[in-house]
Amino acid sequence: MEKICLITGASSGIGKACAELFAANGYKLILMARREDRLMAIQNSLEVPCFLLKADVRNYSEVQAAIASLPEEWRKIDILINNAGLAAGLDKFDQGNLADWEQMIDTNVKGLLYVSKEVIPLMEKNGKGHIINLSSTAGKEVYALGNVYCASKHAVEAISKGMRIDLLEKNIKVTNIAPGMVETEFSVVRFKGDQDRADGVYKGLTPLTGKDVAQVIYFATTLPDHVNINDLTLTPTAQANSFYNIRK
Ligand code: 8X3
Repeated sequence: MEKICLITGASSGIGKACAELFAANGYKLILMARREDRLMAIQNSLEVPCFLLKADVRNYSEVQAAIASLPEEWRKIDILINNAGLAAGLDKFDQGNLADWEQMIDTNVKGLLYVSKEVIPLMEKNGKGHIINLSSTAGKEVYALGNVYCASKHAVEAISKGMRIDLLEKNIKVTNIAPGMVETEFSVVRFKGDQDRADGVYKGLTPLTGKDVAQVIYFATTLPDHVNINDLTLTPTAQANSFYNIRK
Protein backbone atom coordinates (compact mmCIF):
# COMPACT_ATOMS: atom_id res chain seq x y z
CA MET A 1 0.00 0.00 0.00
CA GLU A 2 1.20 3.50 -0.79
CA LYS A 3 2.60 5.38 2.15
CA ILE A 4 3.26 9.07 2.64
CA CYS A 5 6.17 10.61 4.52
CA LEU A 6 6.45 14.33 5.31
CA ILE A 7 9.98 15.62 5.84
CA THR A 8 10.84 19.08 7.15
CA GLY A 9 14.18 20.63 6.31
CA ALA A 10 14.07 18.40 3.25
CA SER A 11 16.26 20.59 1.07
CA SER A 12 19.61 19.43 2.42
CA GLY A 13 21.55 17.19 4.77
CA ILE A 14 19.70 14.54 6.76
CA GLY A 15 16.34 15.70 5.36
CA LYS A 16 17.45 15.28 1.76
CA ALA A 17 19.03 11.90 2.55
CA CYS A 18 15.73 10.80 4.10
CA ALA A 19 13.86 11.97 0.99
CA GLU A 20 16.14 9.85 -1.19
CA LEU A 21 15.94 6.77 1.01
CA PHE A 22 12.19 6.87 1.59
CA ALA A 23 11.68 7.45 -2.14
CA ALA A 24 13.89 4.45 -2.91
CA ASN A 25 11.55 2.46 -0.68
CA GLY A 26 8.46 3.56 -2.56
CA TYR A 27 7.13 6.31 -0.29
CA LYS A 28 5.30 9.30 -1.68
CA LEU A 29 6.91 12.39 -0.19
CA ILE A 30 5.77 15.71 1.13
CA LEU A 31 8.87 17.88 1.24
CA MET A 32 8.84 21.03 3.33
CA ALA A 33 11.58 23.67 3.33
CA ARG A 34 12.15 27.35 2.73
CA ARG A 35 14.24 26.89 -0.41
CA GLU A 36 11.81 25.94 -3.16
CA ASP A 37 14.46 25.74 -5.89
CA ARG A 38 16.29 23.10 -3.89
CA LEU A 39 13.08 21.19 -3.26
CA MET A 40 12.35 21.23 -6.98
CA ALA A 41 15.80 19.87 -7.75
CA ILE A 42 15.25 17.03 -5.27
CA GLN A 43 11.81 16.33 -6.70
CA ASN A 44 13.29 16.13 -10.20
CA SER A 45 15.89 13.64 -9.03
CA LEU A 46 13.34 11.28 -7.47
CA GLU A 47 11.08 8.82 -9.19
CA VAL A 48 8.18 8.98 -6.77
CA PRO A 49 5.33 11.50 -6.52
CA CYS A 50 6.35 14.49 -4.39
CA PHE A 51 4.29 17.36 -3.04
CA LEU A 52 6.37 20.43 -2.25
CA LEU A 53 5.55 22.77 0.61
CA LYS A 54 7.52 25.99 0.63
CA ALA A 55 7.27 27.07 4.24
CA ASP A 56 9.42 28.36 7.06
CA VAL A 57 8.72 26.16 10.09
CA ARG A 58 9.35 29.20 12.32
CA ASN A 59 6.21 30.82 10.99
CA TYR A 60 3.04 29.20 12.36
CA SER A 61 0.72 30.77 9.78
CA GLU A 62 2.94 29.53 6.95
CA VAL A 63 2.99 26.03 8.43
CA GLN A 64 -0.77 26.07 8.95
CA ALA A 65 -1.42 27.27 5.40
CA ALA A 66 1.03 24.73 3.96
CA ILE A 67 -0.57 21.74 5.67
CA ALA A 68 -4.06 23.07 4.90
CA SER A 69 -3.09 23.27 1.21
CA LEU A 70 -2.51 19.51 0.96
CA PRO A 71 -5.02 17.92 -1.41
CA GLU A 72 -7.16 15.10 0.01
CA GLU A 73 -4.97 12.36 -1.48
CA TRP A 74 -1.92 13.78 0.33
CA ARG A 75 -3.50 14.10 3.77
CA LYS A 76 -3.02 10.51 4.91
CA ILE A 77 0.44 11.10 6.36
CA ASP A 78 2.02 7.94 7.74
CA ILE A 79 5.36 9.38 8.85
CA LEU A 80 6.45 12.86 9.90
CA ILE A 81 10.19 13.48 10.11
CA ASN A 82 10.75 16.63 12.16
CA ASN A 83 14.21 17.26 10.80
CA ALA A 84 14.38 21.05 10.27
CA GLY A 85 16.94 22.43 12.67
CA LEU A 86 20.26 24.17 12.97
CA ALA A 87 23.00 25.42 15.21
CA ALA A 88 23.96 29.08 14.95
CA GLY A 89 27.18 30.13 16.63
CA LEU A 90 29.40 28.50 19.23
CA ASP A 91 29.94 31.22 21.80
CA LYS A 92 30.30 31.72 25.52
CA PHE A 93 26.83 32.21 26.92
CA ASP A 94 27.44 35.84 27.86
CA GLN A 95 28.70 36.57 24.36
CA GLY A 96 25.83 34.81 22.62
CA ASN A 97 24.08 36.51 19.75
CA LEU A 98 20.38 37.12 20.38
CA ALA A 99 19.44 36.53 16.74
CA ASP A 100 21.23 33.15 16.85
CA TRP A 101 19.37 32.16 19.99
CA GLU A 102 16.04 33.09 18.49
CA GLN A 103 16.76 31.33 15.23
CA MET A 104 17.66 28.10 17.04
CA ILE A 105 14.75 28.16 19.45
CA ASP A 106 12.27 29.20 16.76
CA THR A 107 13.41 26.49 14.33
CA ASN A 108 14.47 23.58 16.53
CA VAL A 109 11.74 23.89 19.13
CA LYS A 110 8.84 26.03 17.94
CA GLY A 111 9.06 24.81 14.33
CA LEU A 112 8.87 21.20 15.47
CA LEU A 113 5.85 22.06 17.61
CA TYR A 114 4.07 23.94 14.83
CA VAL A 115 4.44 21.20 12.23
CA SER A 116 3.50 18.47 14.70
CA LYS A 117 0.42 20.39 15.81
CA GLU A 118 -0.84 20.55 12.23
CA VAL A 119 0.04 16.98 11.25
CA ILE A 120 -1.15 15.10 14.35
CA PRO A 121 -4.88 15.62 13.57
CA LEU A 122 -4.31 14.06 10.13
CA MET A 123 -2.61 11.05 11.72
CA GLU A 124 -5.39 10.80 14.26
CA LYS A 125 -7.94 10.71 11.45
CA ASN A 126 -5.88 7.95 9.90
CA GLY A 127 -5.91 5.93 13.14
CA LYS A 128 -2.12 5.75 13.35
CA GLY A 129 1.11 7.55 12.63
CA HIS A 130 4.81 7.79 13.36
CA ILE A 131 6.62 10.97 14.33
CA ILE A 132 10.42 11.03 14.20
CA ASN A 133 12.01 13.94 16.05
CA LEU A 134 15.62 14.81 15.25
CA SER A 135 17.41 15.55 18.48
CA SER A 136 21.19 15.32 18.91
CA THR A 137 23.87 14.16 21.30
CA ALA A 138 23.58 17.85 22.27
CA GLY A 139 20.17 16.88 23.66
CA LYS A 140 21.84 14.37 26.00
CA GLU A 141 24.76 16.45 27.30
CA VAL A 142 25.58 20.12 27.45
CA TYR A 143 29.04 20.95 26.13
CA ALA A 144 31.05 24.15 26.50
CA LEU A 145 29.80 26.95 24.20
CA GLY A 146 26.83 24.81 23.14
CA ASN A 147 24.46 26.48 25.64
CA VAL A 148 21.37 27.48 23.64
CA TYR A 149 21.80 24.87 20.89
CA CYS A 150 22.05 22.19 23.59
CA ALA A 151 19.02 23.69 25.32
CA SER A 152 17.01 23.52 22.10
CA LYS A 153 17.89 19.85 21.66
CA HIS A 154 17.16 19.09 25.33
CA ALA A 155 13.75 20.62 24.62
CA VAL A 156 13.33 18.25 21.66
CA GLU A 157 14.06 15.34 24.02
CA ALA A 158 11.41 16.53 26.47
CA ILE A 159 8.90 17.15 23.69
CA SER A 160 9.49 13.62 22.33
CA LYS A 161 8.83 12.18 25.78
CA GLY A 162 5.74 14.30 26.29
CA MET A 163 4.35 13.51 22.83
CA ARG A 164 4.90 9.80 23.40
CA ILE A 165 2.80 9.88 26.54
CA ASP A 166 0.03 12.14 25.27
CA LEU A 167 -0.27 10.47 21.86
CA LEU A 168 -0.55 6.92 23.26
CA GLU A 169 -4.31 6.93 22.87
CA LYS A 170 -4.03 8.10 19.26
CA ASN A 171 -1.79 5.17 18.28
CA ILE A 172 0.99 7.51 17.15
CA LYS A 173 4.56 6.29 17.60
CA VAL A 174 7.17 8.85 18.62
CA THR A 175 10.83 8.13 17.97
CA ASN A 176 13.58 10.43 19.16
CA ILE A 177 16.79 10.17 17.12
CA ALA A 178 19.98 11.71 18.53
CA PRO A 179 22.91 11.79 16.11
CA GLY A 180 26.39 12.90 17.06
CA MET A 181 28.75 14.35 14.45
CA VAL A 182 27.16 14.34 11.01
CA GLU A 183 28.95 16.06 8.16
CA THR A 184 26.30 18.08 6.33
CA GLU A 185 25.97 21.85 6.00
CA PHE A 186 25.49 21.83 9.80
CA SER A 187 28.89 23.23 10.78
CA VAL A 188 29.14 25.61 7.82
CA VAL A 189 25.80 27.06 8.93
CA ARG A 190 26.89 27.11 12.57
CA PHE A 191 30.06 29.01 11.65
CA LYS A 192 28.24 31.24 9.17
CA GLY A 193 30.01 30.12 6.03
CA ASP A 194 33.50 29.58 7.50
CA GLN A 195 34.31 26.35 5.64
CA ASP A 196 37.77 25.93 7.22
CA ARG A 197 36.36 26.09 10.72
CA ALA A 198 33.57 23.70 9.72
CA ASP A 199 36.07 21.23 8.27
CA GLY A 200 38.02 21.35 11.53
CA VAL A 201 35.05 19.85 13.40
CA TYR A 202 35.42 16.56 11.49
CA LYS A 203 39.18 16.59 11.04
CA GLY A 204 40.91 13.27 11.71
CA LEU A 205 37.78 11.19 12.09
CA THR A 206 35.07 9.78 9.87
CA PRO A 207 31.81 11.53 10.72
CA LEU A 208 28.34 10.20 10.03
CA THR A 209 26.75 11.20 6.76
CA GLY A 210 23.16 12.26 6.24
CA LYS A 211 22.67 8.89 4.58
CA ASP A 212 23.84 7.03 7.71
CA VAL A 213 21.25 8.85 9.80
CA ALA A 214 18.56 8.33 7.17
CA GLN A 215 19.22 4.58 7.25
CA VAL A 216 18.66 4.48 10.99
CA ILE A 217 15.52 6.59 10.70
CA TYR A 218 14.21 4.36 7.95
CA PHE A 219 14.93 1.25 10.03
CA ALA A 220 12.85 2.69 12.87
CA THR A 221 9.89 2.91 10.49
CA THR A 222 10.15 -0.70 9.32
CA LEU A 223 9.25 -2.32 12.63
CA PRO A 224 5.89 -3.99 13.23
CA ASP A 225 2.96 -1.85 14.42
CA HIS A 226 3.38 -3.02 18.01
CA VAL A 227 7.09 -2.14 18.20
CA ASN A 228 8.55 1.34 18.66
CA ILE A 229 12.06 2.65 19.09
CA ASN A 230 11.56 5.39 21.65
CA ASP A 231 15.01 6.83 21.65
CA LEU A 232 18.11 6.11 19.65
CA THR A 233 21.56 7.73 19.79
CA LEU A 234 24.02 7.19 16.97
CA THR A 235 27.55 8.53 16.66
CA PRO A 236 30.52 7.91 14.43
CA THR A 237 32.54 4.98 15.78
CA ALA A 238 35.27 7.50 16.62
CA GLN A 239 32.90 9.48 18.88
CA ALA A 240 31.69 8.24 22.26
CA ASN A 241 29.54 11.23 23.18
CA SER A 242 29.67 15.03 23.07
CA PHE A 243 32.96 15.06 24.99
CA TYR A 244 35.06 12.16 23.82
CA ASN A 245 36.25 11.27 20.36
CA ILE A 246 39.46 10.03 18.80
CA ARG A 247 41.18 11.70 15.88
CA LYS A 248 44.06 10.46 13.78
C1 8X3 B 1 25.08 18.05 16.21
C2 8X3 B 1 26.05 17.40 17.08
O1 8X3 B 1 28.09 17.70 18.59
O2 8X3 B 1 27.61 19.50 17.06
O3 8X3 B 1 23.80 18.10 16.72
O4 8X3 B 1 26.21 19.16 18.95
S1 8X3 B 1 27.00 18.51 17.95
